[in-house]
Amino acid sequence: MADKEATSIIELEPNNIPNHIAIIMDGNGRWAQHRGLPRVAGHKEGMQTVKKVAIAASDLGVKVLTLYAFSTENWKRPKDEVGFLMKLPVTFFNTFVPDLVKNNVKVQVIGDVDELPKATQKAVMDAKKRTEDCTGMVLNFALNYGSRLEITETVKTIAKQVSSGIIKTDDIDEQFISKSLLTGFLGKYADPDLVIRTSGEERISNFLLWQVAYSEFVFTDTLWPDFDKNTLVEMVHEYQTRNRRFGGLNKTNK
Ligand code: V0D
Repeated sequence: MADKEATSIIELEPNNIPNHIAIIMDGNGRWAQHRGLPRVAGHKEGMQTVKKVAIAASDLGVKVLTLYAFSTENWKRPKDEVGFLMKLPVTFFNTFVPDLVKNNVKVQVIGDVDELPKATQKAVMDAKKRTEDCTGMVLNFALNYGSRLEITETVKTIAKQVSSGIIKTDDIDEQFISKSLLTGFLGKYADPDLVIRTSGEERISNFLLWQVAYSEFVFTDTLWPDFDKNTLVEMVHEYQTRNRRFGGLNKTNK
């Protein structure tokens, strides 16, 4: 309770809320180990946090919340743990989608969904379908995602467009590349303004490498299952104290 009072005095500037926040949700396994629970208990609790933080971000006026849920590297984890993780989108769909619809939140996914188990693919498709008419915040899950693979596939697609004569080499500029990446559908919100990583780790781990060129990075020791609205407000407050220059002297990229 003392904690809540301490953080509730933070006042955010309503006209400087990051449009796009991206979060590396780290520390689920450690959260469970601290409690003598199996790692999967941490993933399950982490999923509850996803719902709370999504609604909190939507309430703040965030336009896009991208969550790094499963990287292309995560297949190296024990088979049981991967199997459990693959069921989470199913649980998520069954328990959270009505709440997201109530909050006008639209689910999107970036990453190689085709490689996931069929039931997981169906849950992801259902979550997208059920929320497709929502016009509020986009809740964007990075699922079986790796940024170097994303860039590699994008380069191949563009190379084919050149060799088939659809575009000329000189048509390729930064904007064209941005539009061609998996985040292209996010339009002017494709690049995160703020990247958060929980659990005390300070690395980017193959997440949105192109898109974070001008992002602010804020780190917290809080483990993902312990992350809540107050933590989010603290992180956004830290963001608001920074002076973004985009390599120049102006404060906007408009
Ligand atoms: C575990 C903490 C939601 C970090 C969050 C398959 C890792 C809970 C989803 C989800 C995971 C993804 C797509 C979708 C609906 C829900 C999710 C995974 C892991 C990996 F359309 N949470 N979540 N997916 N965790």
